[in-house]
Amino acid sequence: MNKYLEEVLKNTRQKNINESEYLQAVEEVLSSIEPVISEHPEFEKLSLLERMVEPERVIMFRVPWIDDNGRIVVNRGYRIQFSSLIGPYKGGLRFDPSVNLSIMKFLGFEQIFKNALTGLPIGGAKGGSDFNPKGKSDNEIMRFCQSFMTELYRHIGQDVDVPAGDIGVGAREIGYLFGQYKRIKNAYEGGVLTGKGLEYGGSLVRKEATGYGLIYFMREMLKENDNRTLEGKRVTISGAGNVAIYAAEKALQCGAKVYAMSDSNGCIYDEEGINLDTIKKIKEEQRGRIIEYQKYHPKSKYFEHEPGSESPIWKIKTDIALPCATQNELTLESAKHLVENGVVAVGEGANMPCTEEATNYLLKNGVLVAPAKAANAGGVATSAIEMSQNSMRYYMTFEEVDRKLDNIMVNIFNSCKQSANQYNLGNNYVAGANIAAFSKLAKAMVAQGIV
Ligand code: NDP
Ligand code: 2IT
Repeated sequence: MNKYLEEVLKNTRQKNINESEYLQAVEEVLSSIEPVISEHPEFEKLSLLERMVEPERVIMFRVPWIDDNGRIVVNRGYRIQFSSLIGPYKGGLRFDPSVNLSIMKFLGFEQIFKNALTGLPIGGAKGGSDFNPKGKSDNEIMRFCQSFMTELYRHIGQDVDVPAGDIGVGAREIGYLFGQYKRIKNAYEGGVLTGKGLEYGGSLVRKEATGYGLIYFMREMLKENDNRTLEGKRVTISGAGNVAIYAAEKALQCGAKVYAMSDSNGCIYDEEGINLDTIKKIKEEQRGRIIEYQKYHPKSKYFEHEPGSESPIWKIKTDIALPCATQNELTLESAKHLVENGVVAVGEGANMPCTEEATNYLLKNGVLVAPAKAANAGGVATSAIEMSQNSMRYYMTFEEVDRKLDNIMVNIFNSCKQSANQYNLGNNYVAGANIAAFSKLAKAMVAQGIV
């Protein structure tokens, strides 16, 4: 590896010694931009990489709230304002007990590159809390969101930092957060959050955007490689949340068949093809568990997922695997099962769902990999379209937003392809995405001086 890259990596490891996910994300990017760094010795003099791996600002705060039994509970809140190079800080909020500084920083770091790929003016951020929404009443969720926003509001704004959803944060939570922001500020700043309800400034297609975008990217990637299509393909999708459900919906619309979906407890396999209406009913309406699918479709099979072990879903034979749950869910062991079973393509709907060893194994075995930064960027891109509509005070139709999303995903795929071609990397779109995003950010950083 190039000496400058090695030095930065070594220092980053030393400085962030306990942050394994953050270091994984940094290593993945730095290890693929070597050809660009070698072409630009001036980057070292400008300490460009040192600046890129250090967040502009890290905010951590106490979130006290009262549960339904009158007990005071204290959670920890975070907002990592990683980079404002190309626009206001932008990125989701995650409410999950696993949330810690390392996970927040990895997500914030990835977001900078993802947002750059969209071609829209948005910087990179992430936030959230170790609050566990599972099993909480609506009132508890509301009180938590209000307390969270009572601190967060002073750090955000429609031209400053614009949060949205992620794991554990959907339309319900965004509604409570927005209500509290508006109450504190006494101003209707619609563009301060995205993923809002359609009644009060949300955008059509935002709910569907990440999943739809993933399939648009997959369509382009398959077309580029031997003119393949989604028609008739076997698809397995991990997760049964926002990203997974709408990836399944678009895959079905494109003529593919979805055989398996999952949640953190296990996976459902339905030989007749997953019935998406049943999944929506269980997950969106009832906030239930995926095991309940068997009640409606007794012929389906359920495989339990032991905590900390490989997800059973990757052992199922498939043409296309879409990890849409969480980071590091697809391990080397899973990659080996997928390859054994003849997988053609893997599309990362979640952020960093494949471990580094898994990605390398897939690429080495000729599997097409759609990297998260590029393939799941449709969500944040549509968030930026929501911000535009809020500023214009004008709303687009479903078809208009969907067409823009589709164009953006085509452009993102083309950027990944062009960068991979430029550096003779074949169809390694993982490296292509990193190089395309980094090149843009590097130019912006040079242009803005020492910031
Ligand atoms: P949701 O909360 O809607 O759904 C998450 C799904 O993943 C649930 O089915 C959940 O199961 C499952 N899951 C979560 N944690 C784990 C785990 N540790 N092991 C196994 N399964 C797990 O979140 P989203 O669909 O919004 O997000 C999914 C992924 O996509 C995340 O990586 C997120 O960062 C990424 N993403 C989201 C975007 C968005 O716009 N929402 C945009 C781009 C990326 P359970 O209910 O059992 O916890
Ligand atoms: O990971 C992501 O890109 C998101 N959770 C969406 C962020 C956003 O601001 O819409």
